[in-house]
Amino acid sequence: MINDISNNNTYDAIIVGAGFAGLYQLICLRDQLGLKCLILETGDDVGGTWYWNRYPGARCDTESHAYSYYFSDELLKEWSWTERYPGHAEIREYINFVAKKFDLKKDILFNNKVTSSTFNESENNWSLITENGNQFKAKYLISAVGCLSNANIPNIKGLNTFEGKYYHTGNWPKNDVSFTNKKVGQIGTGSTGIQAVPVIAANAKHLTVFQRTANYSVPARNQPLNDDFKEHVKADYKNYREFLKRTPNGHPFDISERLVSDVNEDERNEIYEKAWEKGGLQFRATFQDLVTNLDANNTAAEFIKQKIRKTVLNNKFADILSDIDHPYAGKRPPIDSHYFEAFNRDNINLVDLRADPIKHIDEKGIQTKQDHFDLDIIVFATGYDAMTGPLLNLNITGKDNLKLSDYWKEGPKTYLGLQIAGFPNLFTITGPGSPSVLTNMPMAIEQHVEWIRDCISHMNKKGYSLIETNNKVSEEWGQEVNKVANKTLLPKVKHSWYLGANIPGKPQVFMPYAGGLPKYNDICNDVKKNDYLGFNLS
Ligand code: N01
Repeated sequence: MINDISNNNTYDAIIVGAGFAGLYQLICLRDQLGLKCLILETGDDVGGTWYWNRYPGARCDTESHAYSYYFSDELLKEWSWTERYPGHAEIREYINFVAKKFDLKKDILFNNKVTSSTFNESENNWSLITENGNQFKAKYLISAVGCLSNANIPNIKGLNTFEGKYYHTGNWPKNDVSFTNKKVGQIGTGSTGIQAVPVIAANAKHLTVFQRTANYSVPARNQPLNDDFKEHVKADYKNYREFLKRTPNGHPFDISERLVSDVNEDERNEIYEKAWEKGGLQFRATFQDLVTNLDANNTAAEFIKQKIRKTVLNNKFADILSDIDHPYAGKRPPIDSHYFEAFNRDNINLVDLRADPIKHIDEKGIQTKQDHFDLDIIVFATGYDAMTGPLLNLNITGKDNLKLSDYWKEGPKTYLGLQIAGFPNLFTITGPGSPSVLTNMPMAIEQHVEWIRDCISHMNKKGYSLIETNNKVSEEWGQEVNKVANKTLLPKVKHSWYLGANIPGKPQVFMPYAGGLPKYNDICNDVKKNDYLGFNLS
């Protein structure tokens, strides 16, 4: 049943998604600009990515003191993380803490998945319909749907005949899944799969890992944080804020300025060894040219492959796991807690899908070309229709009945990842064409949310009611995104979700902006200073 639109359902701004981005946007627009706002959210609580990602081992790979909102001094002083990397449950606690502190839940409508978003040209506003038939109108539509929220279960013949249970990691049930005495198969060895394997293997009767592409991983070296460190973060948060905003990827470490060729082999290996022992994403920051120069990259790649061969005692597994076909950090580099060590257990098997591809799934399990694997549970750690998928799911129709799915037929086109030509008053937080997934997300989110707040505030002050970008600047921005990406090794990697190449039939366009957050922030600030150059305000 479609409910009537009443005045009560009309807002200045509707924000879609109650994760980090949506909550901060609500604070900015409601509490700072005094607008009437609503968040529509599919789930029944706040959390966004972390509401859905509860799979075994789910943990952020940004260090906790950086994976935080930095807009509120009070919040930074009040909250303490317990581990070097926050686990999924603790992140939900944090987001709930924020929601409570700023009294956000009263303006969030949970269990309301947006199924249609249409711009009304006669009224200059957006109409939204949710799955359960509620209708809303808003002057501004702000998508805070995240980049990795559209779980992808590959279309494998026979899945519907499987008599066991299957789950996608990005849509994990709230009630823990029990692996006790179960034979489990896991497809996928990206960042998620690499986190899940050791935990599932430790709990299941048996685990079979189905690997299509071997992957690098560096130890995370997660550990509880001691009181000294917690106090240090609270005392030093102003310096951390300044630091995180000036590093290209918003992480709490510098990227070295030295090149691989600046040091000899022994020095280089010593640097890698230290970074390996320290653990975490900073391994890729050991040299400046790791993601731009293939020869430099090969040295890091070979170092990690040797670590894999040393760690994994079964020679066949070691060969399969170290046979990596792309540069290190060419895909999003995972970090792990005892991933390679898990292959030394006696209840684990590894299937190389390049040599023995999946033919189909049947009632009892997975049939590959050469073998059959009896399973009780299949875990799909198979990633996402990233960046564009969550936006296309909103079924957006703009001016002149233009559908976003048609406008983006050849791949996403945006201006700065913030707006789309033909879709006035729609803002896309961390949209394609912005640094987003190449950074520590809360940093990219804060930058976008504050820019959108300032833009709307400017419009209100000047009496404008409509903002729209155009095709010309969007094309030019797309060229800039490509130019910057092409200076790195990233666009050359097969199957990369940065390119959309993991989804059959998806147009292949390098989606995030690889020029770094500070440079991108300068560009956005220049646009703002120049009277929102590239946008038409009326
Ligand atoms: O997804 P992925 P993910 N048959 O797309 C395989 C973030 N993240 O969920 O490489 C067989 O990286 C696929 O194989 P291939 C992070 O940004 C963050 O792991 O395409 N296999 C690959 O092995 C990350 O990058 C945290 O050949 C199939 C895997 O599935 C992003 O999320 C933690 C297949 C998918 O890997 C996505 O990571 C976890 C098929 N048909 C994730 N289809 C943090 O800590 C796909 N695969 C913040």
